[in-house]
Amino acid sequence: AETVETVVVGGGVMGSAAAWALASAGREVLLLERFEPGHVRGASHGASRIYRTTYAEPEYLDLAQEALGHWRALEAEAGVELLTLTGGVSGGAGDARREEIAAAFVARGVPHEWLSAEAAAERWPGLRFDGRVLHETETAGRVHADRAVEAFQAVARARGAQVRHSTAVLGLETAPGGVRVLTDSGEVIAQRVVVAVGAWSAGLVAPLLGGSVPDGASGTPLPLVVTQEQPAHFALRVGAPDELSWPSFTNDPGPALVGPGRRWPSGTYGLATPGEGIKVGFHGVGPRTDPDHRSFQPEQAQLDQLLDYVAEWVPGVDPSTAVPISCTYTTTPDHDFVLDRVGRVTVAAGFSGHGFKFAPSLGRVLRDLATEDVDGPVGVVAERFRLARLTRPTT
Ligand code: PYC
Repeated sequence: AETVETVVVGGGVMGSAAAWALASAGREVLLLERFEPGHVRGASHGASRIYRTTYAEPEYLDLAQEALGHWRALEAEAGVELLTLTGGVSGGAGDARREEIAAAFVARGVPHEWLSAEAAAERWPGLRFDGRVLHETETAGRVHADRAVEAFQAVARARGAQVRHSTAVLGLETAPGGVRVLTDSGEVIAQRVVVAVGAWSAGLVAPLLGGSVPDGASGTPLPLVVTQEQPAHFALRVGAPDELSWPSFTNDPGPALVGPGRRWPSGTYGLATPGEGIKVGFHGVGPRTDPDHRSFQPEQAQLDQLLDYVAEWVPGVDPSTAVPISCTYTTTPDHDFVLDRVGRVTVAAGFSGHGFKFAPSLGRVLRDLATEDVDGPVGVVAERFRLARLTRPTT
């Protein structure tokens, strides 16, 4: 069988970032991805993801702030623009956490300001908010998702990594001094493996933990819920501000404004995707799905709810122009990521719809995990991200 120091399973953004970080540290890497380059079946495709540091938890703030420097380094290495800082706004009387986030911003010196809903609407006439608006003035914007995945892989390759698409990993087995990676085109023996397979985590990760991962069941070894999310792109209304002037945005309309029969989910977001309009979506409310048997069609009721939301809260776009997008979320019960190591296998999973912005920092974390002493304790990851929190028996 072929032998290699580290196999990374999964060529989405997280696996590609891990390959980039490992190859950059001089490690021998083979990245295996089951689909073709640029495929749209997972959670890493499309042109835009929000970059922002609006977290109150120090673990996330650290990773988000670290990511900015990495994104810039990757841009320089790959010679391509990936991160465009536009500023970011979060509003909505339903979102109580913004006060905590602002306190964290003050503590860390993150440039920001509070605006009234009226002042925010005047500044960004394409948007409407209720309640005060927190404006992250400098360290928020958008990441070009497709280009980021390509850039991680290109730089990893330039540093000696092999990147192999259209190769499915069917299983992982313990081998003497390593891990046997079973693929649809043969076996690879690796000293270390990083698994970052998003919606396909159930099949590869659960056996490592001694169990199965029924979709969404709790009390199982790894309760991950895979959903099909369905944001959409919208064209600007005539006279609306140019898409390049839009900040990334989140909004959570408070209960007083969510009248009977007009309810929206608590997490809503949007950002410009230059050339494709304004992307708007609900956060993590899509129907459960099997990643191998997806319709890729939006649920009509949810699409109607999104059009209704947009008509009310995003006056700069025309709801009748919706072009639906389909992607997956793989969500943990607490919405915190899984970043951990089980012996020789490093696991990255459960990014719960908010992971992309952190990708290069997470690549660095996965590299650190995958280069630790396999027999020693897991030393380089915050408790918040450890598997044990999800696998403790429920009472
Ligand atoms: O974390 O910024 C975010 C985000 C936007 C949409 C989904 N997640």
